[in-house]
Amino acid sequence: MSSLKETLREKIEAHRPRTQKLLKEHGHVVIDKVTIEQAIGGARDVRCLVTDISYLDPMEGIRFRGKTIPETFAALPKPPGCDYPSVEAFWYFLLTGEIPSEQAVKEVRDDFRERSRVPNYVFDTLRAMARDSHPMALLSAAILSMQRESVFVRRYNEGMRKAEYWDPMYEDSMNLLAKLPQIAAYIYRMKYKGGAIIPPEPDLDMGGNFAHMMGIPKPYDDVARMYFILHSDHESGNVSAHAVHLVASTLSDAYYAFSAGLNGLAGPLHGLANQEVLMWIQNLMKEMGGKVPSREELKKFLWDTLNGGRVIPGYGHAVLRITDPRYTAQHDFALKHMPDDPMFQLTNLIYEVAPGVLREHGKAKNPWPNVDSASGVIQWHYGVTQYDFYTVLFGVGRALGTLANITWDRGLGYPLERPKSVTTDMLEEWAAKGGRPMK
Ligand code: HAX
Repeated sequence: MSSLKETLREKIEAHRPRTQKLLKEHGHVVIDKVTIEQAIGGARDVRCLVTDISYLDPMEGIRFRGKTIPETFAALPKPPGCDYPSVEAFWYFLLTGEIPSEQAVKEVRDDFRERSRVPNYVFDTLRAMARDSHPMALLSAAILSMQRESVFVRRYNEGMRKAEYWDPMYEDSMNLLAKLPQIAAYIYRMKYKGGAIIPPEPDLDMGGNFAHMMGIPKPYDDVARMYFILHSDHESGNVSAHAVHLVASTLSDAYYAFSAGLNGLAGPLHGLANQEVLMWIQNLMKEMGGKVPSREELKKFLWDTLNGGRVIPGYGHAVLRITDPRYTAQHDFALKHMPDDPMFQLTNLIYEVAPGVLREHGKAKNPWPNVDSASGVIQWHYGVTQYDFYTVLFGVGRALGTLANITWDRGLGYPLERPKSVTTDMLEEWAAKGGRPMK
């Protein structure tokens, strides 16, 4: 090992007990307005972000513009013969808080269609990347490659007034959203279907067109609508939403900002968990010789995972303290359309057993399933068995919430985000004094 790396390793190991002591013995000590635990621990529960687009209640789950998931599904217009609202209607609702008329939804759809042509260089970029690149790296790079299209940048360079900033942010967001499903489907077909690309069908709504470009028949169009809506927004503090907001706060454009959010979403503690769930479930099935395990066998597998120092993927949440209503919505879909699917049945068994094991384990604050617990199982059922693609689907949905948020950020003139950091020495000094008053 190089002396640089060896010295660094020694420093990290020597420093770790200081951080652990601060957390254990002085975590409750208040510095200015937050505790030492919050300063070290990822700003948990610090109320310092504002959004009116969605709110996450720990005991109730997400509300989009004040409506729960079932209320949102019930209130918004649906394409004929479909069970779920169109993504276009939902986007209108997220941006404005109003339920759009059929005519307003049609106008959004027409507008998306006008903006939907993906520049050829995006496909060239995707094809030029190594074939074993993760689909999230492909998606993020594709978005970034389109940065040159930014209307915000052009108008900013022309000297637009601050009060107008939201307008080109809206234009960039619309342009990006209109192209995103095609880019995602292209990545899928390029990577897993031998490059047999299916051209878009412009008369379909976004969910329908996505299913068409993926090459998957009904009811996958409804899976797409449900999936994009459920994954759209989870208030502002989660990593992908926060990364988009943070980057956009520099007046960086929607392409830079959304690409950054996707990079955060690609982490195993966030959006990548849906891929991890599937891998974990398949390992379990493999160990059981392909059959659904008994409760006892499952319990042992759960404990083996925990004792191996790994997390149970798809369980736990930083804010929620109940079963995630996004899990429930997907469970309801699966119950209607695929009740006999063995992996769905296994998901149900895990739901019965895992919370008890996690409680006994005693670490996770929330032993209940999150959004990622059932989503991969539905994709698998409809033939999307390439689980490293699942986070791309999450990313397409997440565009709706994050782009709505940064459009409003610019509308309200939210400033550059810049929290203050302190050193470990300072924390130890304030801990010894019992705190640091606001100055
Ligand atoms: N299995 C085992 N241990 C878990 C756990 C799980 N599912 N969930 C939490 N814990 C552990 C944590 O690792 C932590 O342990 P340490 O003290 O040793 O670090 C302890 O319990 C306390 O964690 P917490 O406060 O309950 O949870 P966090 O807010 O720190 O983390 C996570 C929230 C979602 C990241 C966490 O529950 C987790 O790792 N879950 C599994 C991965 C997962 O499903 N991620 C997707 C989350 C949904 C999402 O955002 N999707 O995008």
